[in-house]
Amino acid sequence: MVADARESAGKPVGRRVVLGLLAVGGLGVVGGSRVSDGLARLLAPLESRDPTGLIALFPLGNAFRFYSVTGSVSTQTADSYRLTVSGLVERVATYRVADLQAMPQTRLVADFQCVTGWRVLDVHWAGVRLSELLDRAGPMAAATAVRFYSFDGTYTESMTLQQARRRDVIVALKMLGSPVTHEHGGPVRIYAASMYGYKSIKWLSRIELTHGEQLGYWETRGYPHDATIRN
Ligand SMILES: Nc1nc2c(c(=O)[nH]1)N[C@H]1C(S)=C(S)[C@@H](COP(=O)(O)O)O[C@H]1N2
Ligand SMILES: [Mo]
Repeated sequence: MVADARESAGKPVGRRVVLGLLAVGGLGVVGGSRVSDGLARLLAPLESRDPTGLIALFPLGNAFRFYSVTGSVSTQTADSYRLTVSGLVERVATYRVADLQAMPQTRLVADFQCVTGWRVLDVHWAGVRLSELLDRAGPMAAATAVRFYSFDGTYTESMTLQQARRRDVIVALKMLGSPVTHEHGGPVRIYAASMYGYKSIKWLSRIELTHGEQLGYWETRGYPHDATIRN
């Protein structure tokens, strides 16, 4: 749970607010998971600013936490959003949400697992295979890795080109059966099913083909670079 606090560092939320929410949390348990889901959504903007990590202790059950390493993230709509694929590629490309929606959609039902211990079972995801975008870009011979950037301006991640080509790595447009919400990194985030959650970068803005891997945000803070889940 201490690690939870680290993952959700941001601008402070008052202690009274947090304690008040924990009191409401008792009701969430009684009400069951539907209520918890609603509460989780309600807490999203607060949790991402909660340096105490107390909101992460909230009894949410089989539900997502909301993480952001920055205090606030600009909201991008389907119209304003752009995704750039660049770096060591034959063809630099920029995609709008509609462009991505027009491409073949891959559906996955898989667990989401944060390295700090919480997991959500059987999450429905949909989007474009990352390998599809890589094929269109045409990686140059020197390209060995893929680096991801977020429009939160801070978070980055990377994986080897080989990992990025796995069939279970998608540029997700849908999560939990609906378009990816802002809190969950919408309109477009990565979902890497076989890796811990920190590889699934939210608010995806750029995919860059590189020679060699760069350490991601949490990796420069001690997380293992290979996030493959082995269990
Ligand atoms: N841009 C950005 N992406 C991110 C993070 C973040 O703080 N910022 N946190 C990561 C971590 S550690 C996890 S577990 C998941 C959490 O996804 P969620 O907020 O949708 O639950 O997002 C990952 N992607
Ligand atoms: Mo995480």
